[in-house]
Amino acid sequence: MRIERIELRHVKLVLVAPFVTSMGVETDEEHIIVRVDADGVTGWGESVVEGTPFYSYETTETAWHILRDFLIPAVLGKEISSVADAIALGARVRGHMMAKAGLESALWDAFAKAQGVSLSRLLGGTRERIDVGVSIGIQPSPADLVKKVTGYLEEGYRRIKIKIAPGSDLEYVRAVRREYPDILFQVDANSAYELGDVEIFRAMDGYGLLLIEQPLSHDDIYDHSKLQRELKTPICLDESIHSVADARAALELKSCRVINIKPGRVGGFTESRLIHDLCASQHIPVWHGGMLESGIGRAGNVALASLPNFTLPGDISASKRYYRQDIVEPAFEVARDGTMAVPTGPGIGVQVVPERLEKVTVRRQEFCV
Ligand code: NPG
Repeated sequence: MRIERIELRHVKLVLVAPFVTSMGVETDEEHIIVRVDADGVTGWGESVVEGTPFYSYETTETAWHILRDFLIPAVLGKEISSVADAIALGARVRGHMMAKAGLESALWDAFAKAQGVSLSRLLGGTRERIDVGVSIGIQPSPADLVKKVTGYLEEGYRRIKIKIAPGSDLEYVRAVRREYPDILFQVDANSAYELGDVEIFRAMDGYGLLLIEQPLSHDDIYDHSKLQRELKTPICLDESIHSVADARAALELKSCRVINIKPGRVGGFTESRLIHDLCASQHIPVWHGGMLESGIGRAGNVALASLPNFTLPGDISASKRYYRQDIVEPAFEVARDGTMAVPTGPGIGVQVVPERLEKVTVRRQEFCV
């Protein structure tokens, strides 16, 4: 197909409630929506950057720059026969995985629509429904957290993840476990600890956690292997994994026993699938992470999470858990059994609502041949 037009929209989506993590407080998400028009179809993608460089070095500004000045000029007006062709055209750009993923995911949507198949089908998905979980930010007290957990369990979520940080960790884990001894329960530190904090994690070993996510530095693989040796609970890496090569290193070093896959963190669905396949070949479970996406990014996440080795519930919650009104129809919902339906229509399988998209757009730029 020939890439005729690309549009970027910097959007600002206000969260229904502030999200508190070891990295700070988030009240809104500033993502970039990418629209690609080619051969009569329109593909949509979402770059899950943020206004701040606290989770990743990428920000809305850096991704806009990389897309506008390098990635879009590399593909605009070009005839491509696969997403792989487009990736090859932009391969000279090092890093900037979130910028790359925004464009790459829009192209996957366009190719799926051109073939009249769902994105799930095109990616190799095998499930009609996926298991989903919820990620809960740091609460003012353990009692507040237990109340939140109760609410989400009542809504149907089958797996609870809580954010932890030094000073807001063991007490919170203990409180949830005391109330709910049997739920699937995991913690996410977002790199807030050091190897010297091993005692905290040894103590956590007694609480039957599904996994401990990214306890150590965002760019570390080696120290995680030392920590994993000390623990029964699997470590799961998130921030440290940007490619299938990183995943291979982490598995060889035994730095983790589970991997969180976020297309945005690894440059898109193509690299995500390579990580998925590598992990499957080594019997390492993966699950789908979340970056508080709008319905556009969420639709892609749901499609990817329908692949067979996504055996643990993902951070893919109902649209209403994030935003009062999503920019797509229909909104994503969680059933009482903790599952979410995988869209079956062409491409991402949800419709972008133009007026809603316009309302959240703070900057727009169009690129034509
Ligand atoms: O449900 O989309 C969601 C949020 C999942 O906790 C979540 N994301 O570190 O994985 C993470 C965390 C995050 C949120 C990271 C916002 C960066 C920004």
